[in-house]
Amino acid sequence: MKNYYLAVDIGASSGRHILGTIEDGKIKLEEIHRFENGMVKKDGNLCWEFDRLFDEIKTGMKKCKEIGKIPASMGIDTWGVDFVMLDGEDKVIGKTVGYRDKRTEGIDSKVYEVISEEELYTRTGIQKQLFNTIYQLMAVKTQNPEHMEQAKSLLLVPDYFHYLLTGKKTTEYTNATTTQLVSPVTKDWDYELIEKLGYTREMFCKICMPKTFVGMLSEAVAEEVGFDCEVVLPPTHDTGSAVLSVPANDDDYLYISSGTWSLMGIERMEADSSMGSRNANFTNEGGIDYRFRYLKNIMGLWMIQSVRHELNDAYSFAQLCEMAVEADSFKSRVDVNAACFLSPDNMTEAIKQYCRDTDQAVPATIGELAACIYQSLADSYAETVKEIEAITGRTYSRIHIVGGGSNAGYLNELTAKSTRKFVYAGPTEATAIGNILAQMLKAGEYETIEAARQGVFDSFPITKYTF
Ligand code: LFR
Repeated sequence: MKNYYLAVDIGASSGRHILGTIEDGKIKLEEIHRFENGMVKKDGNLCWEFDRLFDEIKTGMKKCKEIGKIPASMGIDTWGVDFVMLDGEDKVIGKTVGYRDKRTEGIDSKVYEVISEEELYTRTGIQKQLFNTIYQLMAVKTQNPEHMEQAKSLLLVPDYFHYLLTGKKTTEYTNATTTQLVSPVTKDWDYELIEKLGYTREMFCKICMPKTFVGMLSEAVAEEVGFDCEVVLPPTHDTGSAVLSVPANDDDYLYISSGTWSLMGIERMEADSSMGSRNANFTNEGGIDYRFRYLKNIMGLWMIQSVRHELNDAYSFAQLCEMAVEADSFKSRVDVNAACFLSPDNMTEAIKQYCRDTDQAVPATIGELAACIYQSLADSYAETVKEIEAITGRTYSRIHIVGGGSNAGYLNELTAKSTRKFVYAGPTEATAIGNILAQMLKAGEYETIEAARQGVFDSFPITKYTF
């Protein structure tokens, strides 16, 4: 009998339910449900719609029941850093503010009154991003101190959904590291840091590793969706799941998990919290089995996604790529990681303004705009390769691009050219696959991570690009 494993993978722009099973030695996926996601403005703040998302989670589960494919287990992964705080009655406190909200602007200085930026990096190994949970909590403490006082538990987004499914509160390790409050040495909450910052110690739940059994569905949820199943922790940080599914078992490669963000890096067994790493803004996020994801956030497809929205979604990404090819000779470049692109009111305008400010030609057509974005992104990849090679003192011969963005053939070509590396693109559903792999490892379908990654290599098309 086949066992089905359900991944609910929710990214910043869309979510999906994917059932995975093993058939003739290969991983087979079936998409069951897909839904939109995005932050919406609520009284001036950019917020997530967690109630709606939880309804979508259950809708997808009901669809599994309808087609008679009941998962043996399920797990949820989402983007990192965001959280809810629950009061003594387990009600969400305040608004469900998302990481692109501006509430953390200027808040970093409050954190540095308590701990210097250097020491913070040495202690956590996590890159500075103004949206990290550490800064968001300081924003709560400063702007809504009563919320911090009321809080009895803090749950990261996937942990919150797991709680709604099972009634059990957990904190999954890979995502916990994105808070910038976990020690890469003890792999536990840095309680000293938490107390120094004045955050309520009691609200932090015990950290659990991927493959941990959370619980069965609560009676109410089981009744509503029509079945019961185990909830098992994947790497709940989407990037952690994506990295687990990179189809390679040597160490001669870099990966890019390509979606709303591009996360580019390598897997390592030890964290590197040196000043060299800090200066290049590399992070040491936790991975499955205490591996480290040594990587950097690059603005990713967010810029082209935003431009596309501003054009009322009139063009597909493929059409935007075609227009970019036609405008290939357009020369202006932007620093994709500049703060002005994180959450601009209008991305198109922000790009034009950047070009004006840097005395470059201002993109006048959609094609020029798209060419500028894709080429700037590829340039940023090339720069990141150089940084990693300098830091690790070695070279790498290829780049594995996984995730939805690995579909962008034009960007893959540009990446191969700009980095002068072979590019291997695929699988596209990397995050869901990694989520499923963790469940399969727990169930004993694979003995080792190496066997699971070989399974990915054997099961999905991977396209090679040369330079
Ligand atoms: C990608 C991602 C990144 C994280 C960003 C914000 O979806 O999870 O890894 O830095 O979103 O959480």
